[in-house]
Amino acid sequence: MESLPVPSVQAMVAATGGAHVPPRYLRPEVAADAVAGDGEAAIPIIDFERLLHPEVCRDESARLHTACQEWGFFQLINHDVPDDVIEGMKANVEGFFGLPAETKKQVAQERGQLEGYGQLFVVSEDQKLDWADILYLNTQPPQHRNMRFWPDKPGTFRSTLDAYSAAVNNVADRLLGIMSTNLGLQPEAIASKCVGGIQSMRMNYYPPCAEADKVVGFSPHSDADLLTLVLQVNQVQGLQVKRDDGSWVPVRPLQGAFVVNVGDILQIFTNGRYRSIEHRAVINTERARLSVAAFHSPSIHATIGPLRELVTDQEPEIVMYKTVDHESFMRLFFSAKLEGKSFLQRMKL
Ligand SMILES: O=C(O)CCC(=O)C(=O)O
Repeated sequence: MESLPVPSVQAMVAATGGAHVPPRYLRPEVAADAVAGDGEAAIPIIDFERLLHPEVCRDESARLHTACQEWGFFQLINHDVPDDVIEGMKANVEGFFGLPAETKKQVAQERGQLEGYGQLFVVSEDQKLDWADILYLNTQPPQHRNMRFWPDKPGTFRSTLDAYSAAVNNVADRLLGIMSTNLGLQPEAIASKCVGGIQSMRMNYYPPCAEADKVVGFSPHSDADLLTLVLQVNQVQGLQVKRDDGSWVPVRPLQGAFVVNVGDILQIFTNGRYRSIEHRAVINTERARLSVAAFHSPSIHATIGPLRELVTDQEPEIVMYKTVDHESFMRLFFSAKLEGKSFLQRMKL
């Protein structure tokens, strides 16, 4: 698995001021898309403290269930990841992307693998490119880490990422337990697939662009995993979620919240009850935008297919997705360019 090497957009903008957009990044069709205005639509907000509170958890769990069915996206407030862990992560990600290009290149991706500083999903020389640089790392379980790609600058990067990764993993596990119960399953039904579950992180740096309406920061896609928790590092808006009518709803990040989304594996596990929704990132004309996406997937030894408990009482033809081993699933995902939900289509029976 690999992605073809591409130039750093941050370095290109630093050299040219970002006024000139090379043809490989130009996607003028984006400007024609309908985007919801302020107050028109917003993804739901779920309060983690209420989910855990005996007196109100039932109502909040019902809201979570509806959010997963209808939106596949929500903002999670009052999660218990300490402020210093969140703020430390933000500062270290900003610190890393603020380093000189030569220093960042010390953790550049290498041919044949995905981890490191670079880009993902570039599979051909004539494919349109995203206006972003990324750092992609395996973070859990710890034995899956390749420290070769973990920056040692800023000096607190590694210890901060270690603490952040464990804290976010813990929130994801508890959310998956509540979702299992909401689906009428044992609380550990999904988690049991995740013993030795995998977490990876994608740190995104989206430079500003004078012609922001002609480029895309992150192409429309859905995530391959079970559950993604995104931290908006600097509160610059850019994430947009696609609605069924084809319009895009901007996410207005709440201070300290995680933006959480259902991934393709959860859509497959739940045989379509929960929806993994297409999303994209757009670019700001003035300011760089940064985000950290934490992807949570089952163990690499798990099989990916509809959970038997959710389909046994239905007619076999209602089973919507194939069952494949997790390794083949990941290989398939990373071998094509991101194109909306086309990957999930290939998993359909
Ligand atoms: O930049 C964002 O807010 C979202 C990033 C994202 O969709 C991803 O990393 O999968």
